[in-house]
Amino acid sequence: MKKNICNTIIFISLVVILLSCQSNKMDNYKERQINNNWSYAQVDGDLNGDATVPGTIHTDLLANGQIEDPFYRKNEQDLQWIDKEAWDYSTIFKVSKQEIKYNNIELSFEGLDTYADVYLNDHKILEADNMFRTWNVDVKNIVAEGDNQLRIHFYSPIKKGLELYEASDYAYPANNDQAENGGLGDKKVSVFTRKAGYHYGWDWGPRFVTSGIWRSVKLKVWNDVRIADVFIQQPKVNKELASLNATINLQVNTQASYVVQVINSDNNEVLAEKVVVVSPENSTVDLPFQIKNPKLWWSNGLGEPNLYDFEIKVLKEGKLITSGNQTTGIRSLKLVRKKDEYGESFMFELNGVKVFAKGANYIPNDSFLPRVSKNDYEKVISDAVNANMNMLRVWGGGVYEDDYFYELCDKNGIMVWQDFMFACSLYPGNKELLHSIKQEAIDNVTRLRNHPSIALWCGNNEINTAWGYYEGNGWGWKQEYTKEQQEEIQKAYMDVFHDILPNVVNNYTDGDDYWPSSPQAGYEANKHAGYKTTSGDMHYWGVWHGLHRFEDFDKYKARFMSEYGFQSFPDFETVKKYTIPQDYDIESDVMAAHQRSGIGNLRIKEYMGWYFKVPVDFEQFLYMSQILQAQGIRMAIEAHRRAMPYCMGSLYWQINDCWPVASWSSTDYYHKWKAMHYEAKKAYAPVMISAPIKDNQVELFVVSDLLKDIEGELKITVIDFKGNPVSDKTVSVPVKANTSNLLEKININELTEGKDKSALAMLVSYSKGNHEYASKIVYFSYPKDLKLIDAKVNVKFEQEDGKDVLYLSTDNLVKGLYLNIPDQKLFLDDNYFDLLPGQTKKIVISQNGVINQDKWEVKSLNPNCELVFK
Ligand code: BMA
Repeated sequence: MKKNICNTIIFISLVVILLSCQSNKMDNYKERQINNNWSYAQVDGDLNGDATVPGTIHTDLLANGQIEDPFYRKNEQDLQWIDKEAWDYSTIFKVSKQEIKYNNIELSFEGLDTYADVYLNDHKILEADNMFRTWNVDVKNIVAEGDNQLRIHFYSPIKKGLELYEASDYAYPANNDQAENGGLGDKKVSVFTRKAGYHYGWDWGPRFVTSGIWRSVKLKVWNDVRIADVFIQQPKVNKELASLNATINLQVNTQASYVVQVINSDNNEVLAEKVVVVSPENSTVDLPFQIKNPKLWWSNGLGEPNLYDFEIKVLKEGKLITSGNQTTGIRSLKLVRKKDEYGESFMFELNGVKVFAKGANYIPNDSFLPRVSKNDYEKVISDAVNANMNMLRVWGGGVYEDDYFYELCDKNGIMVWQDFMFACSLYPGNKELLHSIKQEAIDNVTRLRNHPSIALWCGNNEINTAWGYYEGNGWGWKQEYTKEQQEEIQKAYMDVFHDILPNVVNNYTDGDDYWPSSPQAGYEANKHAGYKTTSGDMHYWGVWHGLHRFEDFDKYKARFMSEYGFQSFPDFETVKKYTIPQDYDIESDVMAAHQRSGIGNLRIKEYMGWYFKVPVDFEQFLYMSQILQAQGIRMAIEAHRRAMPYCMGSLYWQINDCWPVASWSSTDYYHKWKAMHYEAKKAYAPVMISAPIKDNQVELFVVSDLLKDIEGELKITVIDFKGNPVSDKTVSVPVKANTSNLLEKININELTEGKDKSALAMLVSYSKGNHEYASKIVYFSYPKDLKLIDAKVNVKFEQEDGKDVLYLSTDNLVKGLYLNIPDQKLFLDDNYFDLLPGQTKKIVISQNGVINQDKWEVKSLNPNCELVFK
C-alpha cells in the first residue's frame, strides 16, 4: 500500500514537472496574424461596421451593404466621396501570459494604404505614409497582458494629396490620373503619394482611391535571437557547380555566440556550418557553400523550374534555438547588352542560353487589391504558362506584387521583369519623399530578391520618354516649365532613377540587372528611345495611338519589344455582368464608363473597317473586336519572333484586367480568355510558322525556341473554301535551334493557279513523320474581302479520361469559329479558330455545369454557321 502511494506520488510529481517544463518551454520565435475582429468607422460621419483585414474601405462598405457594387454600371461615379473621408480601423487583440514574457515584441504592418497614424493602447506607435512599405514597430513597452487596443486612423489620401499639391510650387504631369472624375478638376495629386498609380484611374482602370489595411498585421515575439532575413546569393552558377553564399541577418539583444547551419531540406545535408559571434550592431553572417551539379532553374519551355529549399538553423551548445526556411532556384540570369553589328543587344541569358522572352505586361488583378485570391493568382500564372509565355512584366503603375505571385512565377518558370512603382508621371524630389522611396525600394528588393524568377529591376514606366529632357518634346511636359523648374525636375528624376534605385539594387542583390526606364535606348538618361532605335527596349504604340497599320509591326522592330497592344471589348458574358439590356450599345453611358481610353472606340472601329466587315449587332461587334485584336497581336508577335536574334523579346500590353472593361488585355477580369489569348498561345508556341506576304510572295518562316536543330517537312496546301485542292508543295528543310529560319519564298501565282485569291486558304505545316511541330492557315486577302460561304459544323460529344471532348468538322471553311454556352462557366482549350473542310478538330472542355447541346451558341465571320449535333 505504502509503496503504491509512493509510486503514485512519484508519478504525479513527474507529470507536474513535465507539464511545468512544457509550459515554461517557449518557442524562441513566434508570429501570428492580428487580422481578426476589426471594425471600421467613418471619422466625420456615421458609417461603421465589421471590417475584413487585409481589406479596403470600399470592400468593407460593400460587405456591410453601405454601397452598391463599385463595378456595376456607373456606380463608380457615385462612390468618389469615399476617398475624401478619413476612416478609423480598430481591433482588440489578446496577448497571453506567455507572450508578454518575451524580450522582444513587435507589431509588423505589411501594408498600410496609405497615410495612417497607428495607436496601440492610445500610444501613437507609427505614422505611415507609403503603401509599399513594411513597418515593424517595437511595442514591448506598450503592449499589455490580456486585451490590447489597436487603432489605425487613415487620413483621406485625397485631402493629404491636396495639401501637398497646394504646398508645391508647381503641378506635375500625370497623364492617367483621372482627377476630374474624382471631382478635383485638374488637380492631379497622385504624384505626391507613394500609392499605386492605377488607384487614381488609368486608361483601362476606374478611379478608386482606396484606404485600408491592405496586407497582414502580425505580432512577432522572440527571445535573444531571431533570423530576420536570409539571402541566398548566387555569385557563380553553372551546370557543374553552384557557388552560393547564405547571408543571414540575425537579430540579437546582446552579444552572443551561436552555431549557424545551412541545410538542404531535401536530404538534410549540412551544406555550411559556422560558429559566429553576433551583437546588436553586427549581426549579419555569411556562410559560403557549394552544390555540385545543381538542378538548375529553367524558364517555361526550356526545362524544369527546379527549386531548392534551404533550412537555416541557429544552435547554442548543441541545442536548436531557432530556425527558418528559404526557397530559391539556382540559375544565372542576366540581361546581356553587348555592342553588335546592329547596335546593342538587349537579351536575357539564362544559364548561358539566349532566351527569347515571350510574354505580356501584368497589372494588378483588382482595383481592390486584398480581394485578389490565391486562386486568381494561380489562374493568371497558369494562363501565362498555357500560352507558352516565359516572362511577365510587373508594370510600374501597380504594386510590388504579393509573395504568392512570385512563388508561382518561380514554380512555373515565368521570369519577372519588375518595375519599381513609377509610371507616366513626374514626381517631386524633396528629401522626405526620396527617403521614403529609398526605404520602399529596400523593403521590396529585400523581400523579393530570393525569387529566381526576378530577371530585371526597372526604374519606371515611360517617364524618360515622356519627359524627353535631352531631346525632342517627349509628351509635351517639358514645355510647361521654366528652365529652372526643368532642372529641378530633372534632378529629382536623376536622384530616383539613376542614384537611389540602382544603388539599392546594387547593394541589396547579388548583381541583379537594373534598367532605368522602359523604354530607353541605353542606360544613360540621355538615351531616349524612338521607334528606330537599335538598342535598348521599345514600346511601340504606332499601331493604336499612331494609327499605323498592323503590317507596320514588321517595320518597327526593336531589340526587345516591352510594350505594344491593341484593345478589344470583353466577351458578352462579361459585359452582361456590369450592364442591363438598355446599355447594349458601345456608345452607351455605361459601356463608355467601362472604356477608359478616350480614343478607344474610335480606334477599334477604324481598324476594324480596315480589315473586317464592321458588324452592326452589339454582340457581334464585341466578338469582332476580339478577332481584330487577336489578328493584330498575332501579326506583332510573329514579326518580333521572325526578327530573332535582332529582336529577343516580345511582351504585349497586357495580360489581365483590374475590373470588367474594354482594354488591351488578353484575359478579362473574370479570367475569361479573349480570342487574343488563344492566338498568343499559338504565336508563342516553341515552334511557330509565320507566312507574311510581301510583293506577291509568301515568305515561309519557321521560328524555333527548341535548343536542338530539327529536320522536317514543310508542307503547303492551297484549297478553296469547300475544300477542293488547288495546289500543294512539300519540301524537306532543316530548322535551326533557337532562331528564326526563312525556309522558302514562293510566288503567290504559283500557289493560286489563277483562281480567285479571296476564295482560297493556304495551310502550312511543319512536321516530321506523324509529329506536327506547327501549322498555320494563311489567306491572300484581308478578312473583309474573303468570299466566305455558309457552313455546317458537325459536333460530336465524347467523354475521354473523364473530360468532355468535342470533335468538330465542317463542310465549308469557317473563319473565327467561337463556341459558347451562355451563362455557363466553361473553358474550351481552343476557340475563335479557323476550321478547314476535311479537318477534324478536337476540343477539350473544362466545364462547370452541365453541357446541354441545345444551349450552344456559335459565332463566326461566315454569313451563316450552323452547329449540327451528332
Ligand atoms: C502603355 C502603358 C500604360 C497604358 C498603355 C495603353 O504606355 O505603360 O500606361 O495603359 O500604354 O495606353
